[in-house]
Amino acid sequence: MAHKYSSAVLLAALLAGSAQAQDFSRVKQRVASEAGSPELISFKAERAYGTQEVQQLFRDQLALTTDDQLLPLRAGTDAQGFVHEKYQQYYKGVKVEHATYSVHARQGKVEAVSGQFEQIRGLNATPTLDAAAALSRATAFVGAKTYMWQDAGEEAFLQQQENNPAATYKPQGELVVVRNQRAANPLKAGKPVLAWKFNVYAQEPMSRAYIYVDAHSGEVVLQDDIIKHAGATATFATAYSGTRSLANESFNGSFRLRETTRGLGIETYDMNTGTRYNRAVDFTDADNNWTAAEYNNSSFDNAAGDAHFGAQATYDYWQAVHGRNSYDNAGAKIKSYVHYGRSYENAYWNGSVMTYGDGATTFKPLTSLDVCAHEIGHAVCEKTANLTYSNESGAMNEGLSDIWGACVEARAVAQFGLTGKSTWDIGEEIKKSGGALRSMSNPNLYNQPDTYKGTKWYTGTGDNGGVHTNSGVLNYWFYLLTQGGSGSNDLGNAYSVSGLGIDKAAKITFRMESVYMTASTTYPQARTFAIQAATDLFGAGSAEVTATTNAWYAVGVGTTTTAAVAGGTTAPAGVTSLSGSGITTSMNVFPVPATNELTLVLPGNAEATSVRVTDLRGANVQTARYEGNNRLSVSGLAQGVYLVSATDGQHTYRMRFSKE
Ligand SMILES: [Ca+2]
Ligand SMILES: [Ca+2]
Ligand SMILES: [Ca+2]
Ligand SMILES: [Ca+2]
Ligand SMILES: [Zn+2]
Repeated sequence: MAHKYSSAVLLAALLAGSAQAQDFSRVKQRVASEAGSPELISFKAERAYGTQEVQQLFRDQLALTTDDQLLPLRAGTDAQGFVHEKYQQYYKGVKVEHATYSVHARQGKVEAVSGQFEQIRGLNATPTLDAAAALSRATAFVGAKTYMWQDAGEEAFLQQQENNPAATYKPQGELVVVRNQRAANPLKAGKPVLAWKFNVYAQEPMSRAYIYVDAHSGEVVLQDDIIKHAGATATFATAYSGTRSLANESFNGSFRLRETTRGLGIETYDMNTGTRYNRAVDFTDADNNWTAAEYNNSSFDNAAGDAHFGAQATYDYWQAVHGRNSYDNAGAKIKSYVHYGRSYENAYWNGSVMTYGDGATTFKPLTSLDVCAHEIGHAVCEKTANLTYSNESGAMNEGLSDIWGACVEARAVAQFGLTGKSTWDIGEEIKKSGGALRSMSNPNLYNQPDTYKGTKWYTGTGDNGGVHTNSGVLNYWFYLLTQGGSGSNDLGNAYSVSGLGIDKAAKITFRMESVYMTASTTYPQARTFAIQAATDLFGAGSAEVTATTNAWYAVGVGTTTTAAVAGGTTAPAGVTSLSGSGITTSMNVFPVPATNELTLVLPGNAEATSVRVTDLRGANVQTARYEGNNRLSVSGLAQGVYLVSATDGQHTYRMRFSKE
């Protein structure tokens, strides 16, 4: 809104500073915009202009130059006996958009004038670009696939409707002066320019707006929508996530699933069982209350609410937890296409939009929240690590999408109290036979490996080298990193991981994905990158680094500790303590993993007086032999993870180690 200045202050300023011969002696009150342009001028009754003196009034009060004209548009009268006559501004004979001035007169006397008058100086009113060149700039700006004038049927209908065989939707172009309302550059912003004005009616995607193209520079300076929409909030009875409030917008008297409150927007379209995106239409509702009675139908139209909610919840997760503005961190519009094909049993990110089938025998509509977040997770991956979708990198691409599916779902469950969802299952709501697509906490359940190159690890060429199978390893790694857990993996290695909670685990994971991973990253490299990410975020030697390392060890990648090299010697590094209460934990052991001999480092470099080795269940292992001088011979031990307890005569210390 323009700021209004008091008439007294403004009058003084204008009188002091204006070079124009403006006659203020007849003015009762003058209200100007911030830029100094008069918006309302009222006149003293005894000095009022007569209605035959309107052009003189304009010259006196608006500082018209010989380039300026105000020509009458129309007049009307009101019940108070006023005549209101509206004038259109022209500059060098070119219409000035949005610049009209009204004269309010009664009994032949002008009581006030009001309106918008543009003070334009030195504008070149001869276009550099012709209308055709400018139109191509306008259509490039709109970027529609098709326009109404390209559709012979629509053209014929218009001609019939207007009873005019020459009628066309093809924009003709009108030369005008208009303010540049799109320039970010303050030298250009708001300044009047000569422009071509086009009425551009796009068919697909549908929009209609006046597009103004600078007739000298060719840049679009204003888009004035003819078909208008406004932000709204839908109430939507979704298929999987209850009744949710969803940002959307009103449009042409109804409501549709588009919104602009998140990044550049979130839009959800209906493919109506077709497979062509350019045939998709909006889902619409008359009162913005999208009820189950209306949409829980045989077409599964309530799935649209899930896709829209899923995109919004996913956007919100990335913003809240990772400070990321949409999948590209530049606000990219998230478009979802629902009802793809007939009985289509899948969902995918096609490189630019989300696409959801309605399912058939195996699946219900594939728009559950974890699946939505999974698909958008692929978009995140493409904009970050861009992991090649085959073999190990492809498996981690899939795994990361499952991870983001779990994270988004968990956050929304907590935020909205959603029911029927299971964080560590993927697709548990869409399987008709029950169960899920994948289990992150127990990958073997759906024929995925939980150990790198372990049981159910896929080595063939199907599914791009088993990307939906070998993702189980990354999934289980993330599950353990979040929840913690202990057990024995397929390599026979016993593990124990202290869980970090889902947000810390997610931050480590996303740093691994966005900062370190490359298109060809393998599982062992991912371990290195995750440990580096945890080190960046939480510090070397932190519990988070230990948990990250141990979670990788648990899924069969690497060892339990990262041996730090300092001063040419391998320094001891701590591993996760399994100590019970009353036992201090500050013993270190090295090297890890050990092959022949393990060195124990007790607090204060004390010497161990007795040493015992057990397996993780606590059973004594006799094949390890204490040699004295804090050296333990482990050459007779089988490969695996063990616990060593050492006593210095006063305290007992325990530490895990692994034998290679
Ligand atoms: Ca339909
Ligand atoms: Ca309704
Ligand atoms: Ca789930
Ligand atoms: Ca296993
Ligand atoms: Zn996927």
